[in-house]
Amino acid sequence: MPGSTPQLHSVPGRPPVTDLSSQSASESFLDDVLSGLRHTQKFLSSKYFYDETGDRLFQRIMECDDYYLTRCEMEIFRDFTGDLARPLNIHQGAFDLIELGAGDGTKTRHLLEFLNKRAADFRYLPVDISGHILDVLTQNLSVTLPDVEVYPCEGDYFDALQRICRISERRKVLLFLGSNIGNMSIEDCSTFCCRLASMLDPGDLLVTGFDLKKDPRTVLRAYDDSDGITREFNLNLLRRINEELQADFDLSAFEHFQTYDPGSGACRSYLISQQEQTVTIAGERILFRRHEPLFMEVSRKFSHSDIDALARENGFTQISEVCDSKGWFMNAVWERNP
Ligand code: AVI
Repeated sequence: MPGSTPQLHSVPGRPPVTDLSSQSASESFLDDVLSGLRHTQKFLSSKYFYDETGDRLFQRIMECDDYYLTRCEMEIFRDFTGDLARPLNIHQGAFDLIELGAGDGTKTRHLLEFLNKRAADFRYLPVDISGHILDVLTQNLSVTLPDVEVYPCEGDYFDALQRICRISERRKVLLFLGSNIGNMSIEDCSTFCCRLASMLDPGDLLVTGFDLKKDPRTVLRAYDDSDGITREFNLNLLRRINEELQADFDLSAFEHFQTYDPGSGACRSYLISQQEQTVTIAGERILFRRHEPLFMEVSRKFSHSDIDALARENGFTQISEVCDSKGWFMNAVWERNP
């Protein structure tokens, strides 16, 4: 960063990953996979969906007709940018705009443009576990918004946020968009919000994207799309495990199955074993019974009161909310309590 603040990351290239850190990343991938598959109700962590192919498939999901979430949040960022930015108090001193799980940043670009046009004094720090997608984002912004200071931070949200908090005394506005919060269990979601609150200062802001409860058929279609991209997205994790962890999943022996419970708002995806089969992963044999489900991901949907309660129970106060014109998606702005 220009001035006295140390750089968080070199731009545009990232420092080379050392052998040690790449080894521990693949070790924890293996540990997580095996511990999920040894469980009575087998599961895999959806955070591993996003290798290079997974990133590409997720891009296709976001573009497909049935997956409305991205378009709804895009509408908020494109058409209601002023409403979104109002509670950010953009002229009350320099601030860091930190985006957790930035992805390709297409929505955020509208907000960045808005802030840049109004000469807001801010830096943009996109955080993502995928170095690949951060490279794409940084390259794009260097062309489309060259005046905006961008400091990509690859890695786990909390590690990155801790690094940022250590070197920045600026007011913080955190973005956590795209309904990523919906991919956590209820308990993890509370722990996550509470942990964010503990790292922020009173008055700092958190802008979160929530997919709202709606016609259950609309929700279900978004995760069981007619083009079969979500199916491929799920199967890609098995392919990734085969490639990276010396496993032998037969992808044709698993079928994608989606459920939605309109009461709890939990939309869950599974891969169902089509036959009794044994899969070997790094030398360990895992038995799947015929029709046994492998739980892949939850995408939770929220009511307005669920969201308000989540803020109140975890150290925040909701100060603003902006919804798309259909009322399907909400960006809530929460302020960290004193
Ligand atoms: C990243 N996340 C918010 C997506 C969602 O809607 O839960 C992931 C996804 N999974 C299948 N389709 C999209």
